[in-house]
Amino acid sequence: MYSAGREGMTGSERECIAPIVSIVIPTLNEAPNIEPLVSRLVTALEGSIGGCFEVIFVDDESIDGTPEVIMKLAEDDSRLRLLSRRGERGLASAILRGLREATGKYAVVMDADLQHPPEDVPRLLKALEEGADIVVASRYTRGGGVEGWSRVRLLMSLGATILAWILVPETRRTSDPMSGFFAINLERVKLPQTPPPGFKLLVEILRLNPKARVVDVPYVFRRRHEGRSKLGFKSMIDYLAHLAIASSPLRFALVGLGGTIVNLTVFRTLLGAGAPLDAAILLGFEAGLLFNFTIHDRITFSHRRYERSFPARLLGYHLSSAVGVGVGYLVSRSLITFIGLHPILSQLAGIAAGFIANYTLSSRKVWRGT
Ligand SMILES: Nc1nc2c(ncn2[C@@H]2O[C@H](COP(=O)(O)OP(=O)(O)OP(=O)(O)O)[C@@H](O)[C@H]2O)c(=O)[nH]1
Ligand SMILES: [Mg+2]
Repeated sequence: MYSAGREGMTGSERECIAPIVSIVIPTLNEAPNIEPLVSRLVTALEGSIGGCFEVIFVDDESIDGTPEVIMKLAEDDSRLRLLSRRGERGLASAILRGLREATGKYAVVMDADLQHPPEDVPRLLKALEEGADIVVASRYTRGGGVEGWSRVRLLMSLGATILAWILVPETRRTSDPMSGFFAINLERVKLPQTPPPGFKLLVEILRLNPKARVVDVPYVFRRRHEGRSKLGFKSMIDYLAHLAIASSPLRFALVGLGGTIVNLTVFRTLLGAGAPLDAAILLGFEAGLLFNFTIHDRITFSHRRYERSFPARLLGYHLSSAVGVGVGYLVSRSLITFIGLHPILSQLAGIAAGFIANYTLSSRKVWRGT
């Protein structure tokens, strides 16, 4: 199934020129898990793709002997590699480092504590072979699940997932954007320049690759084999910070507030200078729009390579804003006229609807890109 360009590429490491697959595993004090992990992983890979793979462990100064266990195993198996980072911490940045060092065409990211069953790796690779760019091992798709979680942990995970879907729309292509178990085609997927805060690299990868083909593969998240969890309160704060920074809709809304201030300032200044009322109103709007446009073009969507030219984006943003106002008007007017809702509430609903329309058009049409 996985040809490496020459005949008979099955079985042992000696037959492999360059790895097809790089498995990236971050470790922090996981010593008792390494041996069973490597043994199960090697069996699963040799039984499916043959011997042509590498396993890259990225360790952040574990003090329980993890690096020593890895080095010992690597003496007998040259496909195992250890990257020891000094003075650096963080799950997402450790994974990113491993992905940068990967020499395979495909990379699989998984935890060291056997919560991500090595036996599921071949199914992820199969989906990549079939044309997917990003394969997410999902707990929340049919056939997936979690083992031994309390209701509170399940609710927190689902809440965090829904928040990702709301704030970072690019994550809606998978049922489990919080997954730490995923595979990517390194030739087709863009990696972040700098790691996001915290531990969810997949969210960042999905955001940076809006056109990538994403496929979910179900799996059951197992109980931790040995050792202790590193997931703590700080990880949650980091996650929220990451979503807030990465959220294009949130940036879009904040810039919109800035544009409103610009609009009002120009409007007042022109009125104060004796300009005609109509001119002050229209120029106020135009100034606000130009302010928004500039920031959206330079910052809000700057992680994309735009498909449209500058004049097309400028005109497009004027149109999408006009559509936003039209939708807002229709919603507000309908709520007042047909439902008799309080005018302020109706107007607020209109603002929300107009925002959604304007954001959707801006994101999908005006600043469309890869
Ligand atoms: N290199 C590195 N690895 C880390 C760091 N934090 C966590 N890890 C590893 O990342 C993986 C996931 O961490 P876990 O603590 O298992 O997080 P979790 O699976 O969400 O939480 P549990 O279900 O409680 O285990 C494990 O292999 C850890 O050893 C870090 O700062 N640096
Ligand atoms: Mg774990």
